[in-house]
Amino acid sequence: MKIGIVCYPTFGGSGVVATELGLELSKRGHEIHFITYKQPVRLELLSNNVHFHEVHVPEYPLFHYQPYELALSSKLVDMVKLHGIELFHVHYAIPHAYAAYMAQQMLKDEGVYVPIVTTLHGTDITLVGSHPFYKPAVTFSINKSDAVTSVSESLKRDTLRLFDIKNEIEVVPNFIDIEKHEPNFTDCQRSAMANENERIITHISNFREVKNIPDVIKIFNGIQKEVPSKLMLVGEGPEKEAAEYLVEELCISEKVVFFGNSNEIDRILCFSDLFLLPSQTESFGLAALEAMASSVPVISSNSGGLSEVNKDGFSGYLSTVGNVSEMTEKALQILKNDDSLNQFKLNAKAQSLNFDIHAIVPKYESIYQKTLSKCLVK
Ligand code: GMT
Repeated sequence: MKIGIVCYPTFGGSGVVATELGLELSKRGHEIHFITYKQPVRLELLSNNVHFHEVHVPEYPLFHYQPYELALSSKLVDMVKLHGIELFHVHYAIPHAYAAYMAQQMLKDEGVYVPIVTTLHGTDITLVGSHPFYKPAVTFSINKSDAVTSVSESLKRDTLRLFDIKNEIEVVPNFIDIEKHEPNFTDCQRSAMANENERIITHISNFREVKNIPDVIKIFNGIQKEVPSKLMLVGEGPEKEAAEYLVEELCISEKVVFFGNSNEIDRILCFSDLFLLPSQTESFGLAALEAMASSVPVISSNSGGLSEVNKDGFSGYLSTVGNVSEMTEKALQILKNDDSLNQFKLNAKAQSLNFDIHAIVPKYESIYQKTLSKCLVK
């Protein structure tokens, strides 16, 4: 199949999922065209089967806001004409599903029907999409998609609760390429980050309010009072500065490393003992899954789809949002001795195997096939 993938090219989970999906589909013989405003961060290798088409939005002084949707829908039309793309798979409803629908209508006018598969990722539904300013357009684009998927049962429930949806929503969980997370480091240089007697606690995110960064720091503060440890904070975002102030206020600056965005997530996870994800809301928690695939247990909140990913008492623990003292206590239970930590590490890895890329990607392929045959009649 010739598939056009539309996504955000940044470090966010939806872009990562879209990129990994495209790469795996290309290995399975499909021709993949990534269409977005920048080369996706995890798209390093371009091959015969993988193409990247950049959407340019020319600046024009009349526009207070540059019309990205318009440029994207025009680009989609051109790419179908040039490359014979048969199906659009758009990740994150806003504005991708909307732009794809416009492209579909323009193409339909010329006698070509390109079906749209829309994957809902989380904030496009729970935070941004349900805002009254966007809601009618998001509802419309979901209902006009030829197939809709969501990354967790919890997100499907939220979508049905928040929007008037007429379409079927199929849950296809996010996935992980287990092989990429096999330890291939002879030495991940743990000693450069911490002393041998210290535990390494890690958090990776886009540092938005929803990630509850102050709780990450407070939980770590409680841990380090009992167990010698270091905190690795990976990512960039609007809450980072406040986080730096809080670390200073708690006098733990020497124990906290701010990495910024990193392409060395595998190495960081390789030397981590525990992952913290106390988010206010999380449709899935891809970062937690990546941690587990690297044998790192997870202390998380129980919001959204996190309980579908992290198994309480097995791959880590879950607590209600904001319950810092319980999260600290559970973290200490995991870290209390080597036996307990090693058992949780084994369990985390075992739990991640349920999300193996080789089991999940065929679900998308079968959705594409079903959608294409259903749309032949349109
Ligand atoms: O977490 C973010 O803020 C980024 C966002 C995105 O769209 O990139 O992540 C969402 O999609 C991820 C991939 O499906 C999920 O793993 C995240 O849980 C989800 N984030 C939220 O729901 C807050």
